Amino acid sequence: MKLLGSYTSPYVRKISVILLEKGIAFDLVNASPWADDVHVVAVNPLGKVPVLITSQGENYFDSPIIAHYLELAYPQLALLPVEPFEALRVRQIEALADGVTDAAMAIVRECQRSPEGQNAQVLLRQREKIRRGLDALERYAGEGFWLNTPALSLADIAVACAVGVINYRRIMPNWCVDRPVLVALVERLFARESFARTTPPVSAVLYGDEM
Ligand SMILES: N[C@@H](CCC(=O)N[C@@H](CS)C(=O)NCC(=O)O)C(=O)O
Repeated sequence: MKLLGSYTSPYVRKISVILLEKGIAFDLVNASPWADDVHVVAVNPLGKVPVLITSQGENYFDSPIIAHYLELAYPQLALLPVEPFEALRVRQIEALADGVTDAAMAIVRECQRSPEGQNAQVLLRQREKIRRGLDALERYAGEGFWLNTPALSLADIAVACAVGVINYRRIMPNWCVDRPVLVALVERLFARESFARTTPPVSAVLYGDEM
């Protein structure tokens, strides 16, 4: 099993955490989607990471699809409820968290332009998505339905990866104000070995390294 990408990508981190938590052996193949990396386009026409290459040679991309594959192929440790509509609710929280990640990455890309080239409207619109998204996640975490419970879920992992990239890229330093449940949840998750082992390298900063 190979995983293409690097831990500077929050989506790659999400899949790596799932693999570690399920106890699935894998090789992380360092690949950048921005460096004309033939590895990436050969296995994903969209040229994005993560891509999972199974031992049978199948390719899966887009982190929700990879997560789905891993849940089907490796049911233990279960990260989703068995009941399909309950599982759908958890996937909805995953999509919300991934959307917060998307907005954070859009801010990173916008800030890579020269200051004159940056679009203030784009930055504001993406920040608002993060603000509303985190508010909704705070409420979900308070409800404790397959998020913020003693058992780890796909929703927990996606949420912690979203908050992880906001911290790492220093996108919204005060996000934790008035979101105590989310703060406690991610602190607990970041202490897990799977998150510790997938921490992005300290050398990458807000507008610096590749994603
Ligand atoms: N929805 C995708 C997003 C993946 C994604 O955008 N990855 C970034 C790296 S953080 C990428 O490969 N970007 C290259 C590009 O957009 O061309 C997922 O969840 O896997």
